[in-house]
Amino acid sequence: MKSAEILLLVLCLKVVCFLAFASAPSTCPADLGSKCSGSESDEWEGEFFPGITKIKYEGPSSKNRLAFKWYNAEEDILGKKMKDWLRFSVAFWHTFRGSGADPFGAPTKFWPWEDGTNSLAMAKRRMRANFEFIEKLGVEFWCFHDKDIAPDGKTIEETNANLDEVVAVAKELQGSKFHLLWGTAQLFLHPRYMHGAATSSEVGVYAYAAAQVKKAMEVTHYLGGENYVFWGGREGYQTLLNTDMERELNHLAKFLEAAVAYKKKIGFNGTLLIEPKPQEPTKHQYDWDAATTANFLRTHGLTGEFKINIECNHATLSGHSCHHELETARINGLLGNIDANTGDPQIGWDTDQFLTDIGEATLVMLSVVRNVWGGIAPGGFNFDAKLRRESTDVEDLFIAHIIGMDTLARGLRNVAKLIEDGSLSDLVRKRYESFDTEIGALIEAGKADFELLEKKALEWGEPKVASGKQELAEMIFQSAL
Ligand code: XLS
Ligand code: NI
Ligand code: NI
Repeated sequence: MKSAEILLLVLCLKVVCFLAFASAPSTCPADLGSKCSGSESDEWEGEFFPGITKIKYEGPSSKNRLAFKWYNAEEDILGKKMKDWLRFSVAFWHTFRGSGADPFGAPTKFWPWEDGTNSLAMAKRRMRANFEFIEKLGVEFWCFHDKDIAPDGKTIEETNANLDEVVAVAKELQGSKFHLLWGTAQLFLHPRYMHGAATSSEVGVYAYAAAQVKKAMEVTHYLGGENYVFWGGREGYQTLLNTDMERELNHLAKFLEAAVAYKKKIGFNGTLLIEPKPQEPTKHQYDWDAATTANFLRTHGLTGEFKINIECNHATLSGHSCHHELETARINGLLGNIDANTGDPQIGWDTDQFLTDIGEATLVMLSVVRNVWGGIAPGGFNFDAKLRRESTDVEDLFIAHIIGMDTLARGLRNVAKLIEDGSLSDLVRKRYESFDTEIGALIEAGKADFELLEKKALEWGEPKVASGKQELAEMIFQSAL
């Protein structure tokens, strides 16, 4: 194809993707047969996942693809049940709205319960599928964006009314058995947000975003949400030439202050979380990484009000490891939640894959176990992860979550082994032993001035410098995997 034709095709497909999320196409994909009615009814006969029963723990030797090999919810590890360390959550947007579309290709996933519309009836039916899914998977939590779960109306009032209808269904299905890990407002898809939401150059957009977040906080509160997330997908810039960065950052801070005030006003006790991401969709996003976010919160006096949601794939996009981002959040007392996913080492964008690397999961769990308050509750592990475009069977949804859960469960088991063995923490402790001295204590207490340190340097002469033992550390770490 000529490049102009390719461009046209890409644009068309982008429109298809956009429609799949944003409005209600009236036609059904050809292969949906009689199920594709676009009807007003949210009825669905029988189960959404027939033939799949509750996923059980069968142990490492099991060959059953629909069983856990490592995740045993009730098993005690390091003084806590596995399910309480991990607090797994299903991300509604990927699992129930992910279509498989990409910038070059149309949707590939046509789940049997979908009727090809974005109607209110479809939204309710989808919500029922969600709860059957999490029940069968043995997960207690879920997460959503406002726009994933309910269609937009013509006005803010109509949109809010749609949301209320679907939220009422969700509330009933949640009962006391399931919980909302977090809710969030989707402030990036609609063209009105092209310059950002809280950092838009348009005051009308700022106000519209505030109305949307206000409502999303209300429904999160109504559903007993344990956290509320801010991911600033378009809070950033494409060029500094047309951007007043200082003004935009101040607007963002004021927006977050208003969110804190509203949270208090409605009596919402959940944790507010900021999810850093360096870029994509914009060239530069203001919540670049954990350190940038911590600095922003501190500058604006917001540290007491927010924690950070670390997403592993965002960590690597910012040029860090997930472990680095988790440790940065942790040592700042800001580690609040994990969006559990991973990228592809050969691809430079947010591929949102399920984490299957055992070593990586062990590093993640090291930070979680070391977290000041022991774990990340009221946060959890939200599977902000999607099937590959080419994975199109309903059972793939289960398989993907099972391996994601098993991988983190293995990480937790490995951390327990490392802690029991003790040699890794011994190695680290020994490395800093020279500070476990009188002079070290003075330095750490801020009582060693340069005159004193010079006196010591003259007295000691050339210091002996010990080996860093990196390979030994790696050997010990690997022995636990
Ligand atoms: C996108 C983000 C998004 C947030 C919620 O990259 O990960 O999915 O988690 O808005
Ligand atoms: Ni995320
Ligand atoms: Ni992401």
